[in-house]
Amino acid sequence: MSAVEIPAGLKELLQGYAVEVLRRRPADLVEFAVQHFTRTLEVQRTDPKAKRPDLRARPARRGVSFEAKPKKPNEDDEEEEEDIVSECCYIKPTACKYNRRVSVCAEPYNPDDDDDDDAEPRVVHPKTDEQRRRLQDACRDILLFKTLEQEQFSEVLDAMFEVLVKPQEHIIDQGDDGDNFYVIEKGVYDIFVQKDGVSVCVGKYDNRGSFGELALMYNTPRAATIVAVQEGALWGLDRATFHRLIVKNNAKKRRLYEAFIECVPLLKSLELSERMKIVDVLGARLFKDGERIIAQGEEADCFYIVESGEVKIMIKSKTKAGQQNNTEVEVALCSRGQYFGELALVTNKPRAASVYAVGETKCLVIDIQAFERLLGPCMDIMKRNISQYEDQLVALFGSSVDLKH
Ligand code: 1OR
Ligand code: 1OR
Repeated sequence: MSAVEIPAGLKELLQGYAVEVLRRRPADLVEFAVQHFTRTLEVQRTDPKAKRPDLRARPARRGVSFEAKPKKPNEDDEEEEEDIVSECCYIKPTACKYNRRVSVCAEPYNPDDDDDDDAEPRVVHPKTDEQRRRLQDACRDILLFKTLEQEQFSEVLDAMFEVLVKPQEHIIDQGDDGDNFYVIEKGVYDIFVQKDGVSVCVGKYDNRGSFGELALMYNTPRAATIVAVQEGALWGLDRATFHRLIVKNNAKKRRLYEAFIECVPLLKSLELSERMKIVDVLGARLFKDGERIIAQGEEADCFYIVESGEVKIMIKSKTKAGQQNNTEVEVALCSRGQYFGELALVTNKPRAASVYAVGETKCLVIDIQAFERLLGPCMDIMKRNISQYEDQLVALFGSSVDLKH
């Protein structure tokens, strides 16, 4: 069979037109095509670069641009990316429905199999300085971003778009295909999961955190419904960019942390696949010598495993009258492979102690939702250790306590 030769630049020209149609939804497609390609021609005439056969036509001003970088002989494939610059920076999740996949495959997704991601266009949603500052604040503690290189992180920020939500709005519905990942800028969001046909509220996000990663990571239907309790603001990241940057980075994370996670005593009772799911969602945080990681009395949202260095656990002592004294007493030291910060998550109480880095310390961090979802099988071990804290507490302060309830 003789191969049909596709003229250079044809695919990009048609793609550019298609993206513009989806963005602007013109009433008359033919008339819009004439306008679009006239603009493209104008740009070609005024931009000498655009005339080179290997460079893609660039629509004028408010258009979407496809610009191929001329490839150097040794250039890494990962750098062979195209830029989509879209000036539409407010896309409600529902507006992106045409992006949704129609079928869902429940097979575990292997990012290493998927080299096509490198050819995905780069998405950029322009932002004002004020928007970018708010976005950076919202993303500062997002665990999934914590192991990204600086360059990947800024690509993520470029691709994110603002989503304003109203009370009772469903951001995600359980069972749907996954379109976007969301970072919370503000607002309270309830998490509902179907149990025996009934929707049960199993938790909430309170003005921080992120959700919607599971369907994108594992190619599965949405595992929960997320509903805004009040007016709120989110930052969305599209599925393709999430794959290209976060899922690819997870393959690296697995290689990096697999051996270590295998040796964490607490996680021994889990299946290998369950331990890898922990690796997928964990973040890594570095602490300086003496830095406080947890403050006694604060609300809790994370669980920690020491990867290197040490941490000391300090408790505010009590006076003879049983009142809290501000002097802290060291009660334990945790080193590589040990965990802390589980107590408040298990008991739903404020942090029972303060925790400080001893020397430069690196901890792996898991958020409360992942902790509840993935560490259920380790609960017995944790509860046994909590009973030991209770014994120690009695020995130290002479009063009987029940930390578990
Ligand atoms: P997703 O893409 O599946 C729904 O879309 C999101 O809800 C999901 O990603 C998580 O980011 C988030 N079980 C499953 N998903 C959860 C849960 C959860 N909590 C938040 N999400 N559980 C609740 C743990 C507090 C376990 C319920 C049995
Ligand atoms: P958290 O979420 O309450 C502080 O945040 C963490 O310090 C706590 O979880 C435990 O993981 C960790 N008593 C209370 N918390 C302890 C203790 C402890 N040791 C470690 N943590 N005791 C020490 C027992 C050896 C009893 C103190 C008298």
